[in-house]
Amino acid sequence: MRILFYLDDYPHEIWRDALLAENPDLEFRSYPDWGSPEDGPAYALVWEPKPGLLKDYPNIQAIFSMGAGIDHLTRDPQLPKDTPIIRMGDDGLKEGMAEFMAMSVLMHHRQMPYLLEQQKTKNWARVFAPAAKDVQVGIMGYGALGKAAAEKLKPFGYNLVSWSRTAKAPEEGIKHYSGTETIDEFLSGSNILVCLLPETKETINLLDKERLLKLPQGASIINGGRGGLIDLDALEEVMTSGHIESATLDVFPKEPLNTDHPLWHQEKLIITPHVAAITRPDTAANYVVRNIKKLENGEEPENKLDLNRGY
Ligand code: NDP
Ligand code: OXD
Repeated sequence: MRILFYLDDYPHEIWRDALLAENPDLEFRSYPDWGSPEDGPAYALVWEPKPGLLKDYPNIQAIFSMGAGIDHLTRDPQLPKDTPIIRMGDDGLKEGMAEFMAMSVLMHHRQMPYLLEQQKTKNWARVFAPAAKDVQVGIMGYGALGKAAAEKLKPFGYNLVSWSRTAKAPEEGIKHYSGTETIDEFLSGSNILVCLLPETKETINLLDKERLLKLPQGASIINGGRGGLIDLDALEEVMTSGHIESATLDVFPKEPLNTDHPLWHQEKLIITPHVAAITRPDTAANYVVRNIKKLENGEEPENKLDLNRGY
């Protein structure tokens, strides 16, 4: 089993050791020491590889994305079309996102962005938070991460709803919506909107001004999916008008967010630098080795990218 590894700005040894712990016979090659395609079959494990790099290695049997998102791959116009792409879906990633969403939902429910603003002026501003059962938390994108977030949130007693592309079976503790025809109903009840959608043709700018205004007065938005989902100019407008009370944005259309972007000055907006869930080498190594074995046994791997759906 040979792995061609590409990741900027992170100690590769941690990944090498985690992969070797899963399979001591594995051969770990870190970029630029990928060798020659003539060396025989290999699997790529990459994050934001240089455009054009992967096409030079026709020996790659499958490309493992180090993240759940694949936009860092599909933006390469020379990405090999017939090589399967496997998206990350390990337990560490799910746990990380579930923690981030639980933290953020609680912060917005308990009005922490407002309280932190008041602290700046030493203002003793007591506020009243509604009971969790009276707060609807709408989870946009009910895939691996949306479900993990829902499971973490269930014990708090929120009124949970989800929205996804395809219908979901009935489930205890959460009501499901699906399809564009239900989006307005889903949004109009969601006091706290948790966004965990991938970036696809259909999701870009899905939350434009009209849809943001469908959220109830005083709603909060948390985006941990991809930045292209939300029209940021519109968000600024509806936050300034007070229709949207507060937000947490972990992802942006262009990262890092420009230092002169007006959103840095938006009160009650929490900006985090794409850290909601960072792939953890130990659980990811187990996931990668497990799925290489599946591929080698002719079985279907987990989380294979469907290029038609875009995720
Ligand atoms: P999944 O593929 O498991 O789930 C995606 C969900 O989005 C599914 O429920 C899917 O619907 C839904 N969806 C996709 N397109 C549409 C659409 N047009 N309309 C309605 N629903 C749609 O992905 P993950 O949960 O693993 O990851 C979600 C995203 O989170 C990733 O794509 C990535 O961009 C982002 N991410 C961000 C991280 C961060 O640190 N900020 C870390 C990791 C991931 P259906 O169920 O019907 O298929
Ligand atoms: C991911 C990410 O896609 O980190 O996993 O955003």
